[in-house]
Amino acid sequence: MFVIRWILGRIILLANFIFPGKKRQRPVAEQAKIDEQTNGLALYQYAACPFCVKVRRAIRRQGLEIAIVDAKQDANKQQLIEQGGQLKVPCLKIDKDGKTQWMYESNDIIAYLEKQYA
Ligand SMILES: N[C@@H](CCC(=O)N[C@@H](CS)C(=O)NCC(=O)O)C(=O)O
Repeated sequence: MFVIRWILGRIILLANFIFPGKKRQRPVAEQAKIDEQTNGLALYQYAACPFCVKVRRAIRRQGLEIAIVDAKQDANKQQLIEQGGQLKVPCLKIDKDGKTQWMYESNDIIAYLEKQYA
């Protein structure tokens, strides 16, 4: 089972590498403004998780700069469990107005980003 999942993960990564999708381009000033807004966001994820790839592709499609955090690393994993509440990826950490929100579910994350940064 582990081997099959590992192989599928590599296939997903390869397909994503070959077909990265189009990155949205904005005028420099507009992009800088959006980058400032996305400064407080971080995506906790695994490299080869299909739900994480889906979110990373959406981020690229929207031309967003969001910190990517490897949730396989112990310190990040602990942070996700302790502060987010569960070990599940993808999870978007949203630091906004002095509050931190942990958003799970790939579809919810994509919908949130599309709404915020259309
Ligand atoms: N419905 C969730 C599914 C997410 C999911 O199943 N993620 C897996 C990795 S692909 C996970 O976090 N499993 C727990 C673990 O690996 O410990 C979504 O769309 O985000």
